[in-house]
Amino acid sequence: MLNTPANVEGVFVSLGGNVGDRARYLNRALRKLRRYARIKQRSLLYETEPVCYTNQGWFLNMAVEIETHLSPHALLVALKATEKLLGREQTARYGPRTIDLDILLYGTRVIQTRLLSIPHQKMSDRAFVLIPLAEIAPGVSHPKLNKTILELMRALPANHEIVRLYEHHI
Ligand code: PH2
Ligand code: MG
Ligand code: MG
Repeated sequence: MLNTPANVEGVFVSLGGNVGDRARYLNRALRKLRRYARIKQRSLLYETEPVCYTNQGWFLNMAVEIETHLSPHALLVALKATEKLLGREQTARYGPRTIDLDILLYGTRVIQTRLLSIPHQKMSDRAFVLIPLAEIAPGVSHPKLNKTILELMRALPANHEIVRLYEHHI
């Protein structure tokens, strides 16, 4: 395992949370992520209006590009373990959480299993995903939609959820 070359594909993960000290949870998540991935790029932090289940606090969201030896499924398991370590509890599907770590893209792979859907199923209509991602991967192509992240971001409806840059960087 250690001798296998790391992936050369662009692997992108989104991070978000809306419970407790949100910036601190993101920071802790990045530290844990470094145990199994190299962080190649990271976006700034964005404060975002909650979507789906709106009766909850605003999120802090960001996106990172990583390099890892882990397969998509192994990465999913590692991310879930990291969420658990950081105190995430199973609550409502779209409800409050200390940290949510989602695989957005794994190179050009398209994976659809009971546990995992890559590209992330809802990424193309979520400003809180596309805006941070466009900062680090504007020209990367969405392998199912064949549009770049920048194109997808520009196609978001104008009345979309509010996303604003968060000034306190980690
Ligand atoms: N995550 C959700 C549901 N709603 N809203 C924002 N703004 N940011 C998120 O990360 C988020 C959400 C489910 O994963
Ligand atoms: Mg999510
Ligand atoms: Mg998730």
